[in-house]
Parts: sequence; C-alpha cells; structure tokens
Amino acid sequence: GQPEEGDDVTVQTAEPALAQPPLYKVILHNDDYTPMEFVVEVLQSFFHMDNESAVQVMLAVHTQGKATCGVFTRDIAETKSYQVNEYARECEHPLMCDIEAAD
Ligand code: TYC
Repeated sequence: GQPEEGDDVTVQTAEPALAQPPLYKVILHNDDYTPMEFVVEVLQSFFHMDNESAVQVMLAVHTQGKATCGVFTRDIAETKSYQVNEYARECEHPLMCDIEAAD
C-alpha cells in the first residue's frame, strides 16, 4: 500500500567493491601409508595441478608433514577437503585433508 507516516525506510547502499571474503587454505597431511602416486593423482584431479606441481606439493607434505594445496573461499575449501577425504576413504588410504583460515 501507500507509504504512511511512521514506516521505516532503509536505504540499501552497495557494498564497497573492495570487500573480499575470508580465504581458507586446504591443507594436506602426511601419513606413512598413502602411496605417493595416489597423492599426486589427488592433487592433479581435485586441485587441477600439472604433474610437476603435484609432485612438488606431495614431496613438501612428505618432508614437512603438511602443505597447502590451494586457497579458496570457505564453502569451496570445505567441499574440496571433504571430497579428498571421501575419495581417500573409498580407496582405503589414510590420507587426510582439512582447512585453515588463510593469513
Ligand atoms: N609419506 C607417504 C609415503 O611415504 C607419502 C605421502 C605424501 C602421504 C603426502 C600423504 O599427504 C601425503 N608413501
């Protein structure tokens, strides 16, 4: 109906275009049993890495205990981590993935 005296009016202003969503790192953890080739395959298929990058990240996890596979918004990071954990479980490897807030 028609606006009446006492109606609340909110002026919706645009968000500043510079605002960025919080970012999260997808972290891959080392273990003693998952085959190196399986980890490389996971990195290539879920994180779109070429073989060279995938081998480098896999070796970083193997030697340092963990490494970042990629940085994403929270929903994407959670989905990637979940999908990697599900695939590893299906394949009966103990490979573990999780997420951390990026700096
Ligand atoms: N440490 C494993 C091995 O020696 C290889 C490995 C690398 C496992 C990375 C997990 O996220 C991982 N077979």
